[in-house]
Amino acid sequence: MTVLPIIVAPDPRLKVNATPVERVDDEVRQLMDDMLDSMHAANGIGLAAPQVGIAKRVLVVDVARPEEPPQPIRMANPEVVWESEEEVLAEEGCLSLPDQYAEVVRPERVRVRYLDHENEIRELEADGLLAKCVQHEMDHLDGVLFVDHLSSLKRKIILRKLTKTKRLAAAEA
Ligand code: K1U
Ligand code: ZN
Repeated sequence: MTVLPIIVAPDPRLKVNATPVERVDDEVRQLMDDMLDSMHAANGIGLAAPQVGIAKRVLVVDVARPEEPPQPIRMANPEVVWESEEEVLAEEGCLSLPDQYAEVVRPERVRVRYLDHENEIRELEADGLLAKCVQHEMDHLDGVLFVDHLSSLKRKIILRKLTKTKRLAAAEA
């Protein structure tokens, strides 16, 4: 099991436009597995490669409840091929924005095309928490954080709090 450190905002590595993978080979498969270990260790439901400092279009999600068997999904080069006109407003968190939550509007349902861990093209139609999580993780691949969907005032307040927390942690270390 490999647990990778998760980058906390503000950090330029979270603002990159990540690069597609050429194919899902052993190296990408290992990254996906390490990301699942890191996500589960942090009690998250999703993780994108830029959050662990790797600027590749790779993400993992698992929205199974703790009492349910795990349902890990590994995606490379995901693309939204359809989204519903209906939108939902729901609260989001982010492992790169610890203890910060805000309501974000997103399409209620999406269909996503991606390469799975065996380099096969697959499509997933998602709604509810899974749709929200996949869209949130795909945003990370374009350097977009959930705070970028908020007003600039709300975004500044959250990022200022995180900067202060980082400064205090550095002073204590
Ligand atoms: O990208 C990430 O940092 C993971 C993030 C995913 C996410 C959570 C909520 C809405 C959209 C996307 C998290 O897992 S943060 C942890 C969290 O808020 C959560 C954990 C379990 C269930 C529900 C939320
Ligand atoms: Zn996130």
